[in-house]
Amino acid sequence: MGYETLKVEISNHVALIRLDRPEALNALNSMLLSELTKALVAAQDDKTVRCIVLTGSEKAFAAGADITEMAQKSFVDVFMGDLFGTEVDRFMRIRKPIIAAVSGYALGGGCELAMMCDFIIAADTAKFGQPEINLGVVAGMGGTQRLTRAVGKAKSMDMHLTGRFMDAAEAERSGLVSRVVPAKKLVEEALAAAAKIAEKSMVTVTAVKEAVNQSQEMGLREGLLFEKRLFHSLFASEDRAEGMKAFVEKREPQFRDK
Ligand code: CO8
Repeated sequence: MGYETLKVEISNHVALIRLDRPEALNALNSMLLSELTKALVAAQDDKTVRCIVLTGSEKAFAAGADITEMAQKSFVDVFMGDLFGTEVDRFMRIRKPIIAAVSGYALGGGCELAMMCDFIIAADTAKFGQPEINLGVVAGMGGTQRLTRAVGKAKSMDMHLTGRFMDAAEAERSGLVSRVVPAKKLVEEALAAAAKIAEKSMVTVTAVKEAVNQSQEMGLREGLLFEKRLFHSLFASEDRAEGMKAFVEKREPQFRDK
């Protein structure tokens, strides 16, 4: 499928989705978010795809929601149209793992989009921020909630109230990103991580994604029970039997997603 604001390449069981609105530093307008969710649903439905990498350009992952488009809208427009509600819901329903590979600016909705992914690999040039306060709004795609869970209340308040940017080193120190790599190697490293995930059983990968995501929603007692029951239920999978048998036989497992 052709897209106007994205480039999608699929190889070695990984879908690489590149945001492609260079003229606006990949600002998220309605078309881009609609195309992005279509590309993600297509990757979810494509049986050859086992992991997804979402990236932008060297200068910007995404510099936020498109301010030019938003500037025209009234309260009734955004409230009754539930601005970006459908796109965010569709994004969050993707069950395959999504890695954000962030180079340059990830601001406002761009930072929120990166945080909607399962983990973030950052280039050493990455800059994260929630500068919505400078526009007279607050974050609207999860920033006040996800950034706070990722980096804690003090740093999240600082970011949202001052609108300052966080560099890659601070983002790694704070737990916002899982690793920092040289900018030139960003996509290569993200694809390598995705290839590693693609080798695993999709049954187990899907269970891991569900369990870790539940930790963001549930209290500890319910989360621990959820995890334990998932662990128990995986004993019904053939891949569990194969994984343990392969270990005992000192060989690589042959997973069949069953
Ligand atoms: N929207 C629209 N256009 C943008 C955006 C944006 N967010 N960011 C950059 N652009 C455009 C610029 O207007 C410029 O266009 P042109 O060349 O036609 O003038 C082009 O991209 C290049 O940008 P700059 O010339 O500004 O590049 P600089 O290198 O000087 O600066 C910055 C880069 C610092 C990233 C700067 O562009 C900037 O501050 N951008 C805005 C960042 C921002 O405020 N982001 C938050 C937006 S609000 C938001 O994301 C809310 C999300 C919640 C939505 C929830 C819905 C429920």
